[in-house]
Amino acid sequence: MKTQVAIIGGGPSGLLLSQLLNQAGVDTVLLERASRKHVLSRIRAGVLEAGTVQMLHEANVAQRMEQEGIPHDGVYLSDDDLMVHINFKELTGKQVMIYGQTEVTADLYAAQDAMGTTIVHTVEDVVIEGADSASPKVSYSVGDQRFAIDCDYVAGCDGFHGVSRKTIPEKNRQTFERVYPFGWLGILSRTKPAHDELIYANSSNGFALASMRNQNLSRYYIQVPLTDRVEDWSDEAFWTKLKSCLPSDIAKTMETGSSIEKSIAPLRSFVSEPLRWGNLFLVGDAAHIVPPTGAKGLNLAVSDVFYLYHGLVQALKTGTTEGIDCYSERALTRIWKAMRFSWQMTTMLHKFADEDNFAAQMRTATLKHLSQSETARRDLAENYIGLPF
Ligand code: RFL
Ligand code: PHB
Repeated sequence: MKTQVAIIGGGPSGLLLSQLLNQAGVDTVLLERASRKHVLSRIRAGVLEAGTVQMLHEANVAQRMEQEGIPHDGVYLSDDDLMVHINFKELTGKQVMIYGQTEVTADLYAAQDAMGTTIVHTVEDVVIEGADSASPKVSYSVGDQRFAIDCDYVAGCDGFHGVSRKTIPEKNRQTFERVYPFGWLGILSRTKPAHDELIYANSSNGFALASMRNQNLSRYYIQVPLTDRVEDWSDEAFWTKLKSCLPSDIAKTMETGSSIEKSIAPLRSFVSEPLRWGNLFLVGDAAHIVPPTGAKGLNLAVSDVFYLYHGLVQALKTGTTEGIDCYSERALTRIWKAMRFSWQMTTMLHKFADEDNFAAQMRTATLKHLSQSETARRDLAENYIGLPF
């Protein structure tokens, strides 16, 4: 088989890149390890930046999002009973969109089907060869059969545990990492959201987040030690802990019910530099991970796709390599700013197990400052709605 761009991974990065490239007349083959059903059962991000919304429009996959997504003008940060409203609309003129990653992925698969692009599911043992040459090759198995693709470029969109990053020799990459000593236990429940906007809660009982997918589907998270397992948490224990972290008037009135999904995600910050080795490019979670506190992971994957898509189209249509030559540097400049914001939000809102009594005072002082300073709120709003790309 021969193609112009071999895309490894059919999460949001790989699917969006495939969609945009095929729309521009570039031939691709996308290889995904999991079944489509499995990819579409993963509950992940819920907040789309304005730039992400615009990219989904450019990719012609925004129709359902515009009907079913919920534009939000702001978020709340709380500190026990103090509620600080960050009004994005007033502070930046922009909004974010509440629309699940699961739905974005479903819309992208539907659009790819309609366009007739090549997507191969349940592939195993993907091997990238000759990435540092002019004619890379990607081989893989489906069942007992082995296949190979000759291509011009390889896009590594295969997430944190994929093969793409590991294909780059260790001496050609540098990694930066911070692992946080806690995770998020998240549940999905068919209940009315606790509030009309998201609440990021700092409290003496730890961090919690009240989020949503629609008017009858809520998504909640609480901070848990890394040693906890999902089985340790009954729904009842979850709701009790959640309520102890949220402002008391919200906790008193919120609707609870049985969970329809429950999972734990560890929190880490991670960057692997550079994003290019020869004709292999890393995109999204394959190259970087942010803790979910800033809602940046999916949105960063989309800005990586933006830079790479333009670079690849330019290279394949005109032979000019300026866009792909600058891809790593352009994407990393934005990535590091989102890293900083996600780390800052995580530090401002979580209780660390071994912290001294000074740390809790710093969190409260930061939240009080936000409640009193429009300048501080504008800075947070600018970062949350997404820096330009
Ligand atoms: P993905 O989604 O991990 O997709 C990678 C795909 O590659 C496949 N794969 C392979 N395929 C072929 N061969 C191999 N060897 C392969 N190895 C892996 C995998 O099966 C998979 O389908 O990476 P991608 O596309 O870069 O997308 C990144 C986003 O998924 C991620 O950043 C976000 O979900 C992070 N995130 C959030 N981001 C936001 O922008 N806003 C949020 O509100 C937000 N909330 C979250 C989140 C992530 C969470 N978890 C579970 C980590 C909340 C949570 C709880
Ligand atoms: C979510 O709704 O899943 C969500 C929202 C905001 C975050 C992280 C996750 O910061």
